[in-house]
Amino acid sequence: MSLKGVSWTVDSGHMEGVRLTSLDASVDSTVRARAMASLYIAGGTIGAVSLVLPHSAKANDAALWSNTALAFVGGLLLLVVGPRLPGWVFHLGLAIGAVLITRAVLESGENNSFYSVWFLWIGLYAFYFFSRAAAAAHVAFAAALYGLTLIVDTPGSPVARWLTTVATLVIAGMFIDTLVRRARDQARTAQAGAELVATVADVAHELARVSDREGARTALCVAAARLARADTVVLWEPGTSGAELELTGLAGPRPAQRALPFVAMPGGAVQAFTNGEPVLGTGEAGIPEYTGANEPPRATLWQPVLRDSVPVAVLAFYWRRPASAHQAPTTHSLAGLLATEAAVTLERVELLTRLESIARTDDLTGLPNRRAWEEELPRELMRSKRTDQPLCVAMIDLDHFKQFNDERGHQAGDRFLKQAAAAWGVELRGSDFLARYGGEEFALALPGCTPEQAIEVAERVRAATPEGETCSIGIAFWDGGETAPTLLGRADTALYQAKHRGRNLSVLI
Ligand code: GH3
Ligand code: MG
Ligand code: MG
Repeated sequence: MSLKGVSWTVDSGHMEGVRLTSLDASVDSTVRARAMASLYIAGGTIGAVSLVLPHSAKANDAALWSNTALAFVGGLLLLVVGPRLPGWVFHLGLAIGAVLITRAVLESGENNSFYSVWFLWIGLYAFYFFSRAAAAAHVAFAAALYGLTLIVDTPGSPVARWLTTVATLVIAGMFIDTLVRRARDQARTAQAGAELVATVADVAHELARVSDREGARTALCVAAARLARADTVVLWEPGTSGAELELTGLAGPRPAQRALPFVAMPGGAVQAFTNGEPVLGTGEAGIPEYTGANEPPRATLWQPVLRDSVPVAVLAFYWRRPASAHQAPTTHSLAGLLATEAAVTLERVELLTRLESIARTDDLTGLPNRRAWEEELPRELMRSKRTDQPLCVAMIDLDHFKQFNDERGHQAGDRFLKQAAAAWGVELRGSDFLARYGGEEFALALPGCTPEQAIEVAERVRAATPEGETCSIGIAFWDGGETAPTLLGRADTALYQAKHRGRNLSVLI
């Protein structure tokens, strides 16, 4: 992961345009150039001031002034063109700096010239901006030059002085190095965290958009695999039998088993589901879902999905390589987060499905309602066209039902409607579609029925009407081209004819 002037944009809006400035100063050319320019100009200024102030008579003022001028020129050049210069120029610049310091010390005419303090700057700059190896090389070069100044003109103990100064330089450099590395690590962790939060937000956003049961489960697993960098993620949910966990969502290659019986295969998934605690698998053995597989995963994490503290599913992560990724604390908190997201998504999708079913069902009879019928009929027409099968549609209307209500009461009427719907259903095939169209009118689609067969069915339905009551039925045979409303309109016309002809009969048009 590079920190080079990192900038990224997050879809979710609230973090748009987040920009991180690099702490890895070795690649930030402006900071690198300004820092060196500042050192050059500071050195030049201090040098000039020291020459104006009283100083050693033995000093070679001309050489020192030229040194100062060189430092200023170098500093100004770096300020102007520095950001555009390649990296090696800064290595050269630092080496030239060391030479200028050495010259200043030598020309100062003083033993123990205070100019030698500047060698420290070499170490600080090198350890901050360069790699450890390059910094060590710069420090060695500076130490050699400093040694040279001592050999040329230092009474007393030059070795001790050299050692002390160079050790100070190295230690200061090491401090800088540690600080810089720590700051970089923290920046990296912060960036990874920010990226993770952004991705989790994205995932939550995506998941909120899926409304079908299967799609939501797949989307969940895909998101989990992406975030946890797992090879396979499976959602295990208790099957209808209650005796096993079934694979209901998948991302990545499918495991060998699709069902995990609670008793026969008590592995990590079953354990996580039973105890409601995450289970970590690190070996190849003991992963029942991969029994008989050629390449079982080498690392696994089974994360229970809890709803009101009760496990409702297990989100299982499988890694092919025993990567350290799955042991990282972030992966664990991520898995927990994903499991929470899974619980919300599953509940939402379940509610939506239930709502949808309620919206398409008639309360009283339990049959599909008019809305469902209007959705279904065009589908029946398309299916009929595709399979080249005949299709008939019938409208059923109870005879004199107002009278029934008047005589026996509305509640008895309701009960009768329920009874009639159930009795008629018995006469139909699974592929037939009976709906309550409204009031005491019902609509019936008969796919695969010729007009003759449709009349047969209608007669059976009529005969099945309970409690000696009767109904009239109008039937229309689809001509293969007319729209659903036209077809239904014709069935209604047939029904009107049946009523007109005296009721309790079926009419086909
Ligand atoms: P026809 O033979 O001409 O169809 O006569 P009908 O009395 O069945 O038809 P009409 O349209 O005059 O009356 C329909 C009656 O169906 C009126 C209403 O009381 C009754 N009905 C409609 N929906 C319900 C219901 O949900 N429950 C009950 N109990 N009765 C209903
Ligand atoms: Mg009626
Ligand atoms: Mg009616």
